[in-house]
Amino acid sequence: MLRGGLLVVIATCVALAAARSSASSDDIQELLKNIDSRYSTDVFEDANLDVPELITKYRYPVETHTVTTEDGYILRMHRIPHGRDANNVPNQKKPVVFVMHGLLSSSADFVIMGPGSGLAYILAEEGFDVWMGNARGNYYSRRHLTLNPDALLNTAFWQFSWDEIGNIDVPTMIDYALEVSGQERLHYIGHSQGTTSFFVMGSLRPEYNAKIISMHAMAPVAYMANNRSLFLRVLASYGNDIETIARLIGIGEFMPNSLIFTWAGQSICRDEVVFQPLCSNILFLIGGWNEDQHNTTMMPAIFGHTPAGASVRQFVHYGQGITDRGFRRYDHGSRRSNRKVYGSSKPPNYELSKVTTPVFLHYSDSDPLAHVNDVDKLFRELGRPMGKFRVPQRTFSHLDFIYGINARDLLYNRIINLIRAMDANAYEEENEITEYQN
Ligand SMILES: *[C@@H]1O[C@H](CO)[C@@H](O)[C@H](O)[C@H]1NC(C)=O
Ligand SMILES: CC(=O)N[C@H]1CO[C@H](CO)[C@@H](O)[C@@H]1O
Repeated sequence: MLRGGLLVVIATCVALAAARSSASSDDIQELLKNIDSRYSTDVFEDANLDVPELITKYRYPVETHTVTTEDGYILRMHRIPHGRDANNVPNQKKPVVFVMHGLLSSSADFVIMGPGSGLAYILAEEGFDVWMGNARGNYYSRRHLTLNPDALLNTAFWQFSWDEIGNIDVPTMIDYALEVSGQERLHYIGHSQGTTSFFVMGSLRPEYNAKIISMHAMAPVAYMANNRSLFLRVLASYGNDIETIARLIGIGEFMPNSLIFTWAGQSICRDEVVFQPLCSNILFLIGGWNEDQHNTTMMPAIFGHTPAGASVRQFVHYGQGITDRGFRRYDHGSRRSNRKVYGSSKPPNYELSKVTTPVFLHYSDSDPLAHVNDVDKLFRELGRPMGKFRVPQRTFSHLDFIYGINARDLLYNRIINLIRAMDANAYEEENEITEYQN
């Protein structure tokens, strides 16, 4: 019996080997066509590749850049300088688009869904020089000149929220991208916390507004007075306790072990496993998803890259915004420590009127983290609000802005058109100024 089984195995191996050795150039062409396809060719492989490997796999050019902030964090950026099928001539100067991920995410967000749906690939094909940032503390930016993210009982590395990400990381990365690309200004696309950190930058470092031709906020988050997310409501209620307890026991990182998610993604979230709905529900709890836009087959790949790491304080800072219904700097807890940092017993508001970059908001009816009323309030207070666009699908939700099956048709194409229009305008303005100076 055993011997028979062995024989079958051997026979199969021989047959496979024969098939492999007889691969004709037709087969290779077929294989290449597969790799060119719109979708992931292997979700398990994609779960285990890092961003540069993933981009290389799909035959796009990729560069990794490292920049150190003034307070010692070492950040990694990923760049797709040109397209693969279109706009694929190297070393041409192109308009720069800087893309910034949300909470617990990374640059992987913009490539994970594959060439047909990943925002970074789409932008590269449309003729843009694409730069993807990574905030301090995530998988790609978990390094510091002197502080150790893994230090036991010492959370010094993790003493930051999205205040520091917007005040320091985003401007540092923008300056770097401008310098390397030789451009003076760029376009910015942010998702969720990637929009929050932009508004932080625009208000605390207003000189940066002039470096941005246009800003596109997908699922914009500033005010959270109308939160509908159960996850965030719980967080708001216990946020400050969570941070106190976490600090006491020496934890500064939120959900440190992403290996668990990678494992879960590949074992219980894959197709044909009865637990798959559970995984969808975890995504729903955190950010909302909807059946129309959710490709469950992709979950192993998503959980291979997300969560990518964040500090406890990033959550607590959002929790504070839910509780006090404002958009203000991180509350250090006591009057004394606030006075030491801000010179006032309460943390100051972010002044949205100082955000003078032309801003476009892209939002949806069913986003539990960016309620329509909060988006409206943000729009009214911005220094130069240009347009407010509701995604034309009622059920479109927070994570669909990056993982949604039809995100391109419902959202990205519009953003690209707006960027093109603003870019043309920017040069006109420049010409006018030149003429005026002459
Ligand atoms: C979902 O993802 C899989 C794997 O990438 C792909 O083959 C499939 O076409 C996708 N489905 C939709 C509806 O986009
Ligand atoms: C609209 C809504 O659900 N608002 C809630 C947001 O969270 C705070 C804090 O838990 C609640 O008090 C609000 O009712």
